[in-house]
Amino acid sequence: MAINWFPGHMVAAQKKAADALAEADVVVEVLDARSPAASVNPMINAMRVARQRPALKVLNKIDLADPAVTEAWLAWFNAQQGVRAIGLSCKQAGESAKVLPAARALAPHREGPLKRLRVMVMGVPNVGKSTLVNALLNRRVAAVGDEPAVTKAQKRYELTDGTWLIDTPGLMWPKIALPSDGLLLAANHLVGVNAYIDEEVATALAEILRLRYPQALGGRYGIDAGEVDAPGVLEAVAQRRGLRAKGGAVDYEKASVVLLNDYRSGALGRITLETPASREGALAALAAAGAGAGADG
Ligand SMILES: Nc1nc2c(ncn2[C@@H]2O[C@H](COP(=O)(O)OP(=O)(O)OP(=O)(O)O)[C@@H](O)[C@H]2O)c(=O)[nH]1
Ligand SMILES: [Mg+2]
Repeated sequence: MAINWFPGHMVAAQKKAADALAEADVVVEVLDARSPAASVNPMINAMRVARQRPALKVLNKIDLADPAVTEAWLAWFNAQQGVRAIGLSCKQAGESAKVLPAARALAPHREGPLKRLRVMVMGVPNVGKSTLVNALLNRRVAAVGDEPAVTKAQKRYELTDGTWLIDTPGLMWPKIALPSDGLLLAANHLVGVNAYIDEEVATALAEILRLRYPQALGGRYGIDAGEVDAPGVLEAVAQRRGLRAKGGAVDYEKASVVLLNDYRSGALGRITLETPASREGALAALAAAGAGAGADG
């Protein structure tokens, strides 16, 4: 599925972000720990690299993610040049305290009373940027909400020690190279509901759960993952919940919403939708398809 979600206000927000970056020392790039690589916006990366700003990648929402896979992703990001990665949950008191020391360590030239650290918090929509800003300020000043595009304009906040925190609107990019990334962004509710079809996203989610988290399907719905395919998962969810459309047919649409909500709320347990290995596989398949297309054309 091609997910194109690039509302008009983001074009302006992107220009503003590029300007503000000139004044910032470090980019704190907030990612969703359940889809860490899919939630990297390549445009943010390009802007940051052009300005030669270091990045602290924050894998947020680790309370919802598979801990072992989070460890693998942290190692993967930490192997990149100019990048440090940490995992945290803004829902757990005190965890955000790791962020500023780690950001400061990336900009050692900004030590001293006249050189206040300037931190720009960036990322795709709904990953928890404003929640993190509030946690660092220890105040609820930035609006937050479980909807993409809550923050509409860039805003600067000052900590008591003079550190600047710049909260930015979530940024998407015009074309997602890996179609599966679009599905992961949608499953994690990082793009607006108008950009995708629940059933398509839920079917992709069901396939990942079936293969990698069969016990979650067994525990919640009594599904034997070895016995069904992805649409079969939705069918079983519908049966279990008595979701019938007119005429008694299976209501895949409602079952999709149930599965997505159960996953997003954590009711299915701690789940990560991609691993470094699954991502490398998807990229290799894309490259092979591209090479094939090139040879044909
Ligand atoms: N479970 C969990 N939820 C979180 C965490 N951090 C943020 N959230 C939730 O994620 C949702 C989005 O949070 P925001 O802070 O508004 O996200 P944002 O990145 O500022 O979003 P935009 O401004 O729309 O780009 C809210 O419902 C938060 O409560 C976390 O660590 N764990
Ligand atoms: Mg926000």
